[in-house]
Amino acid sequence: MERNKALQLVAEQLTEKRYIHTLGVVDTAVHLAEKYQVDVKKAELAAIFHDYAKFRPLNEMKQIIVQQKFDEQLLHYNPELWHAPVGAYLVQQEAGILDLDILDAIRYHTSGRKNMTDLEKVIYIADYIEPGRSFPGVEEARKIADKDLDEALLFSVRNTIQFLISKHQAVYPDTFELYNDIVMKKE
Ligand code: DGI
Ligand code: FE
Ligand code: FE
Ligand code: FE
Repeated sequence: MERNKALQLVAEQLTEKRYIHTLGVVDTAVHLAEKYQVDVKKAELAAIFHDYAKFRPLNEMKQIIVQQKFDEQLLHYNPELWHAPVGAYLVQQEAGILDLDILDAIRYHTSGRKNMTDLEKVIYIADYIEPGRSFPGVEEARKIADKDLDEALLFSVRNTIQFLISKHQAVYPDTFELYNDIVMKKE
């Protein structure tokens, strides 16, 4: 799908603020894809659509998770996790994106998972460090992303887990598995 058509479809789904975030993710993802030899067109489309389902009603997302037999454990964790797998589904249904690499990059952009592809890593990190983000550690994450994709991934997932724990929140198993996967591959 052509970039402008995709952006138009996504603009209809998002608030202005979230659309500006998306443009930041697109820029960052294209930049990272060029740097780390990832398919730039796939990175661009995955970034454009990554938050497609962000504003769907919780009931609709819940229904899709059950009907499509996505991991029902998701329902016990933070609903912030739901828009990623539901987004992959809706982008396929409503925007006709069929490329599995792109759909997986959308599906895992929030939780992460073990054995992520480079495209998945690029989207996960771009979402974390796009220019509109401002949180403690984001500057360091940007510096690391400029040098090493896996180190940037480790930094982001470690920070996210620490953030969730500091808020006394549950951590979805895929997120822990991503963390363990990178740490153990480093050894
Ligand atoms: O949709 P965005 O705001 O752009 O970013 P995102 O899709 O990465 O969502 C991140 C939010 O999800 C962040 O506020 C933390 C929250 N969250 C809740 N539970 C978990 C989680 N993130 C991860 N990785 N793992 C969790 O278990
Ligand atoms: Fe998201
Ligand atoms: Fe994220
Ligand atoms: Fe996002």
